[in-house]
Amino acid sequence: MPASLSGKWEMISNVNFDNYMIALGISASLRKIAAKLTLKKKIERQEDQFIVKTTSTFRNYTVTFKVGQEFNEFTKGLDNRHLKSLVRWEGNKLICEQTGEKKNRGWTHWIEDDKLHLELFCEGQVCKQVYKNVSKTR
Ligand code: VLZ
Repeated sequence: MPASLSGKWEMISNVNFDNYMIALGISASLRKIAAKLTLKKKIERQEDQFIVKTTSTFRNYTVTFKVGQEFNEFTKGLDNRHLKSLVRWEGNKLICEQTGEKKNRGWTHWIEDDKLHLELFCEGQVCKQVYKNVSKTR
């Protein structure tokens, strides 16, 4: 069993985010704001469903899906595009392919050294983010 992605996470590094946003066609003014954000993720699993919430002081984005089941995704508040998305496991990596106007678009999540890793792909750009666990245990 791969280490669980579930929990609360806070971004500690973010490499090539600007080029990823450029590939998505995000405006310079929005990119300037987005670049300063400390993104947080809350990942929940309810039966066969995943809920991934990305939050910040500027924009929030939630996606809900079942592994292996294609779904319609609307990237509201991000680049506002309609996608056909499909998430699958490949070993310990949770991989999403996002089909639409932009080629080679998607993301991959995995756990490594107790950190949540994320690669965001679009049109040949790869943004690499790492998150530390901030789940409260008591
Ligand atoms: O995450 O696709 O965890 O949806 C950027 C928000 C986060 C910043 C993008 C504001 C979400 C941008 C990344 C202003 C235009 C993403 C997936 C993987 C789940």
